[in-house]
Amino acid sequence: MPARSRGRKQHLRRTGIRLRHPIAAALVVAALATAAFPCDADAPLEMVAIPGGSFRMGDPDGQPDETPRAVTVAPFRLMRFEVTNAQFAAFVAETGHVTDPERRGFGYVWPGRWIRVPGADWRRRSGPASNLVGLDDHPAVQVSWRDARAFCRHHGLRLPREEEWEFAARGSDGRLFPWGAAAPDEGGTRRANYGTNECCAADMSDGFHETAPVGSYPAGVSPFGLHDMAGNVWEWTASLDAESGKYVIRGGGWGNNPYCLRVSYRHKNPPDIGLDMVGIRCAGDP
Ligand SMILES: [Ca+2]
Ligand SMILES: [Ca+2]
Repeated sequence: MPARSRGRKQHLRRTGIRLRHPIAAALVVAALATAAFPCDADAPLEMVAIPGGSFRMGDPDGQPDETPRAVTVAPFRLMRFEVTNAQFAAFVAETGHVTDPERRGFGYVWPGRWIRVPGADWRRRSGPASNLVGLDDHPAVQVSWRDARAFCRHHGLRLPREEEWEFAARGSDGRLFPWGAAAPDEGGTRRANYGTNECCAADMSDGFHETAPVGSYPAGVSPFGLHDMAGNVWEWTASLDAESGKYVIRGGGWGNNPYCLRVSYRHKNPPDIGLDMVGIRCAGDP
């Protein structure tokens, strides 16, 4: 059975649609071939309503591209969690989407510096010898900006603009991290999955060497209850950085030190590369 057809049948099972009559089954499958699926029944994309508001974006003590400015964002929605491997797998099964790393034949892997690894893609995040066993609820990685946009569009969503992302991460009170000003491990409380306290290696004293299941650090939620806005994986935004011609990613990841976990920290990547520390969180209009 072709993978797409198998994916549809699995989706129908999950959604409880029973196909007793072959003609009815053919009609339903034909309809599904032309219509976008709703959210996967087993792994819904939980959206949080962000009320919108005004805040001071940036950090006066940060990098030159974090120069503070007053910003107002309109109400929008943002996923409570990063997109998981289970959710990305359902998307691929339903659409046949081929990611940029699969198409190009390589992805980037971080053992302390970026290495281009042939055969690394979302199913084999570290290279051909790796797999996703036990990682269903971990964030999907090795997805390019274009792959992230396709995933969100499939669900009737979009990528967040970086102003929206930063407001959702910090609210209006000028905090440094989603949870406030405390260091991610202050007082023995773990607030994020990140790397060593000094640049720049993975570290598992927070429980996870690389990615963690999404939502593993409830002490680190943002003012709006969003998980892993700091750490676990970086998140693509819709925003093009005019100077570099690259797309902005936010939030830091499992291989970064706390400086990169700050809500205002910006990094930029080309739109067609996948990395094992960059994932997806979709936004939507109200
Ligand atoms: Ca860690
Ligand atoms: Ca994150």
